[in-house]
Amino acid sequence: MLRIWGRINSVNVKKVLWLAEELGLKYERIDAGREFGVVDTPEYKRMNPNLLVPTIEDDGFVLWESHAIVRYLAAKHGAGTLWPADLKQRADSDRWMDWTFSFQASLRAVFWGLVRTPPDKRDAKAIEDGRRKCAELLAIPDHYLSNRPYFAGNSLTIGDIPLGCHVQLWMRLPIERPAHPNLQRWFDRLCARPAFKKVVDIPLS
Ligand SMILES: N[C@@H](CCC(=O)N[C@@H](CS)C(=O)NCC(=O)O)C(=O)O
Repeated sequence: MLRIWGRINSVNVKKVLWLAEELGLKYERIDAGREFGVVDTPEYKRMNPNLLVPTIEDDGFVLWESHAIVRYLAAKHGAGTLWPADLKQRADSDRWMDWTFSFQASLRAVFWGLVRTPPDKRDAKAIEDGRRKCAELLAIPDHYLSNRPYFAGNSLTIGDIPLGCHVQLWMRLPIERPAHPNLQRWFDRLCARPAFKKVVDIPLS
């Protein structure tokens, strides 16, 4: 059976869990990272020398890096649906998966500042700079979504998964957000999916 190591509140673990739920895969999840430790044990280090989550083991095959895991599981179980068979559509979904890294860099300061830092230790300027940069960056996917319901066309693909997990954090943070109507409609579509509700749209921690 597929095994997934990682705590449920890790945005990178959520990408893998969401995909596994969408694909209806049977899996065992093992808590690891932050308060759960595990990542610093010799056994884990042998699987993932980065000491980070997520890591998966699938019939003896060990893989880390959330996007590589998402691509591997989608290609194995979701070819033609979540993993587009058409080369250009797949490149489109890959592009949006990887664009998430541009957004993640700015979101990190806001999320960590407001959720994982005690009020007296917060850097208000770094939080506000991050918030402003995120708002600016999100105009790019908002525009792209003006004539398509999902990033790689008419249905959900892996191109929606990483950004969906990061935008969930953005939407649930207690901050001011400019209107991004297309992005909001896309996020509402994600929220209507039972898999997203179950493993991604959980309280921030
Ligand atoms: N590029 C890696 C980054 C993994 C990463 O930074 N994971 C974080 C959680 S989101 C982590 O393991 N943090 C340390 C911990 O939880 O102990 C990936 O996408 O899988």
